[in-house]
Amino acid sequence: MASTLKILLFVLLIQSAILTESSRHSKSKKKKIDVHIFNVVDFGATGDGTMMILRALCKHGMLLANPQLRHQCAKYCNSNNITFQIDGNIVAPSKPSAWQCIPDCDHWISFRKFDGLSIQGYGIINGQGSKWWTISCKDENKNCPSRKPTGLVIADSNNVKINGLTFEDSPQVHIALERYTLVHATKLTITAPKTSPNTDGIHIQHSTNVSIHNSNIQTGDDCISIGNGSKYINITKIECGPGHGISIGSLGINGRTDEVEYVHVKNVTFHKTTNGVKIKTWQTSNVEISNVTYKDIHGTSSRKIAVELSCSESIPCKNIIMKDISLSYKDDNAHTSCLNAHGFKNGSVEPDVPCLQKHDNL
Ligand SMILES: *[C@@H]1O[C@H](CO)[C@@H](O)[C@H](O)[C@H]1NC(C)=O
Ligand SMILES: *[C@@H]1O[C@H](CO)[C@@H](O)[C@H](O)[C@H]1NC(C)=O
Ligand SMILES: *[C@@H]1O[C@H](CO)[C@@H](O)[C@H](O)[C@H]1NC(C)=O
Ligand SMILES: *[C@@H]1O[C@H](CO)[C@@H](O)[C@H](O)[C@H]1NC(C)=O
Ligand SMILES: *[C@@H]1O[C@H](CO)[C@@H](O)[C@H](O)[C@H]1NC(C)=O
Ligand SMILES: *[C@@H]1O[C@H](CO)[C@@H](O)[C@H](O)[C@H]1NC(C)=O
Ligand SMILES: CC(=O)N[C@H]1CO[C@H](CO)[C@@H](O)[C@@H]1O
Repeated sequence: MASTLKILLFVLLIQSAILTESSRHSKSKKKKIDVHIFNVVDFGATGDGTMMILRALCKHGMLLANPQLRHQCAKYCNSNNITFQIDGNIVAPSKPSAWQCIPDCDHWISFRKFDGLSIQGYGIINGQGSKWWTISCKDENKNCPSRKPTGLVIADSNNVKINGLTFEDSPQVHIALERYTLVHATKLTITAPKTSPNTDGIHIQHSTNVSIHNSNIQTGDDCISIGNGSKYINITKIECGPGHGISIGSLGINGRTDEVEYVHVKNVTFHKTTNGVKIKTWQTSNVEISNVTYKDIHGTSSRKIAVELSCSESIPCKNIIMKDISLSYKDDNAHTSCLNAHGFKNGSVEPDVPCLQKHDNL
């Protein structure tokens, strides 16, 4: 097949709204909204997989489109306040060689440098990653790409909304958010087999003020992972698992300075995950972990050690707080492992975490 990427029943509407204030003197302060809509079906997307899709440049932003669409779009698209409505399915080629991105494959779909971007719809974005998962660069395979593509990258942008879409079987991370402020993601479904390697649901890096809500994430790696330079991250109402749980890190590779602050994870249910909430740091580095509160965590652990605090001897973990924890192991008591961690506990903490001091006023 000649096409580099395949479209099936794919409807992409690009909507660019330009808001202009009608008159400074007008009492009603009405806003005129100038909306341009492009429908890829009008540009030959037939759903039979034969349409050639190129990466069209929409000022700074990239989108998938054919040349005529790119031409039309260039007339109107600016990089502000654009809505991508995806109500059909976008399917990647299944053969890694068809991606034509060896040696480097950073991403499949990317959006960059937007101020005001909304990506929404009930469409399915399927990365058909199963062949990628079996490629290993350790096999000395000549065609081994230096990295596997992320499904969707959204980078260097402000005011981004992602709503309603389903992501399936990405070659590696499904959605990466990089260098952002103000992102709101909600009602997403992300699925990949629990055995698929590095298929994190959402990876956040160098981003501030990100909220992710009401989503269902089942993958082979972290449901959500949070990397360096991220702060004010709110994660609520997530069904996570199977997968590795919700993780911060790994931080401090080669002793470098990484910072992650103000992360709130609330109302998350973990189903058959290998971990629940986890902070990962590199062993050799001096990463300081402080002010972490674990509260209202209930359930069963698949391992006997349900609570593990392993901190460095040179920089112990400080001000770790636990309150109202009940975790069991099968029909038995779970255990705790505690190394170089200090802090407080209150309410019922089961299994007990002896390295934390009782405190009556937390
Ligand atoms: C984008 O939308 C926001 C509010 O929705 C508005 O304040 C801003 O002026 C818009 N920007 C442009 C370039 O239209
Ligand atoms: C995170 O939640 C807090 C309240 O819990 C709220 O004040 C803050 O604005 C939220 N931030 C984001 C990015 O949603
Ligand atoms: C990000 O959130 C913090 C804390 O809630 C707030 O002080 C700051 O103004 C927010 N930044 C933006 C760009 O909204
Ligand atoms: C982490 O991010 C900060 C800025 O947010 C940067 O200065 C630092 O170099 C980053 N660390 C690594 C290891 O990339
Ligand atoms: C968490 O769930 C509880 C009970 O369902 C609800 O009362 C609370 O508002 C939720 N909190 C958030 C931050 O969604
Ligand atoms: C941890 O919390 C304490 C007390 O609330 C505060 O003084 C300290 O600055 C915090 N540490 C960090 C790294 O935010
Ligand atoms: C805020 C809170 O729940 N504090 C509790 C800490 O534990 C003591 C007794 O162990 C309770 O009296 C406090 O209410």
